[in-house]
Amino acid sequence: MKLDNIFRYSEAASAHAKEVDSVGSLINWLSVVFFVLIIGLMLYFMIRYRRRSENEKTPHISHNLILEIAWSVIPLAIILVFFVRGYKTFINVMQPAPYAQSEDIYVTGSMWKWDFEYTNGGAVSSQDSVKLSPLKIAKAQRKALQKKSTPEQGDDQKIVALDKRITELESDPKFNNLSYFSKNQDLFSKDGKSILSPKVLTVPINTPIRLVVTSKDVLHSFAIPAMRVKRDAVPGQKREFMFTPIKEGVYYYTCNEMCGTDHAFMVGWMNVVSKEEYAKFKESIKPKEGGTPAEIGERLWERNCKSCHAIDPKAPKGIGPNWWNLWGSERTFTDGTKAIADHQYLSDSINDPAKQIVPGYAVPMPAQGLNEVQIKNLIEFIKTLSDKPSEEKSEEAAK
Ligand code: HEC
Ligand SMILES: [Cu+2]
Repeated sequence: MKLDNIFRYSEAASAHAKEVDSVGSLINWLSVVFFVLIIGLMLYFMIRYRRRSENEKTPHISHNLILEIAWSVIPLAIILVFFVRGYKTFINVMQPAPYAQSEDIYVTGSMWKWDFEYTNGGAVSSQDSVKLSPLKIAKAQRKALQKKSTPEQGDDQKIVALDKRITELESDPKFNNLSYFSKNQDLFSKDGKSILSPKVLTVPINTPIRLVVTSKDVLHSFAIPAMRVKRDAVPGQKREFMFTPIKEGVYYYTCNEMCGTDHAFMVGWMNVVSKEEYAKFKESIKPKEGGTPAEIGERLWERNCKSCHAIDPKAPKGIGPNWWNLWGSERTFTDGTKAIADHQYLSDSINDPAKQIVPGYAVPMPAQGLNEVQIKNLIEFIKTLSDKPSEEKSEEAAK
């Protein structure tokens, strides 16, 4: 048995997972050492220096300089080791891969589900990958009604109706044994291998996956334990983080922030599949009409932005900056601050252009007041305006 298995880490399925685990093990093992040392010494001293008779006097000791220095310096050194190891790992994990090489997925939390949107406009939801047990749901609803601080008219009848349903479901062994979570994994996996499904969050193996996480209502937190990633979903913010899956399989994700009654149901499954299978999956979820987000974004640009923003690298300087090679580049603003042109920056500069102003333009940009979907489509369009070929494109070109 490997010693680290004592700590029962979940399966390590991303490129950085082993590194995270090794920091975890370092801290865990040191905790074990100190636990044994401190408790051991305490027990030993209790027996060795116990009071032996009624008139035994305790010697008066005021301090011991060497001991005091030792117990300050040694823990400090240990904590510095934690810091250096942790910091190195953190930087490694947070280091984004170049935009052109990553597969971007928009993750939106809301009470109580996760929605995932792909760059081609296809979408899946956590609710499709877990069939919640109707019995568990009925019980949760009943509990919520009972706990309501200001009961409303009709609540009593609802509780009676739910009670009836609960009794019915409980007498049916099919539902009584259905756990809302694990059973459903069978629907799209067999012997730990994933079955390709157009309804399950699916990512390609050995590819940097960039998740852009946000929330529609309260704080949520998106976590995939096997990938060793977790990021808070904050309304109004677009947080990016990455992982590279290195093992095909089926892994669960959860909400890691207590966000309300049905927080526990914000779970689902993610498939890691080969790149070929992923291409099939992405094709299968592609919207049939209306075009991809980038195409819709282009039409929006023609209507609303073209008069000020050129997209051709050779275009003369316009009223606003050229969008060619904007995506992922470093921007410097009139106040000297800098930012990378990522999802957060582009969203801000469209709806709140006064926040960060690119120098050298006479007219300020009017705030656009676009909705989230329009902004996403525009960003997907801006991503295509680049001479850094994405893997997908260069693969196509190679054919
Ligand atoms: C009236 C002209 C005008 C229109 C219309 C306009 N913009 Fe702008 N935009 C500007 C100017 C001027 C700037 C540079 C000053 C600044 O940063 O606010 C700018 C900056 C930007 C930036 C930051 C660019 C960079 O180089 O960092 C983005 C992104 C942007 N606009 C998006 C849009 C989108 C999307 C639309 C259409 C929905 C749009 N703009 C419509 C004038 C315009
Ligand atoms: Cu949540």
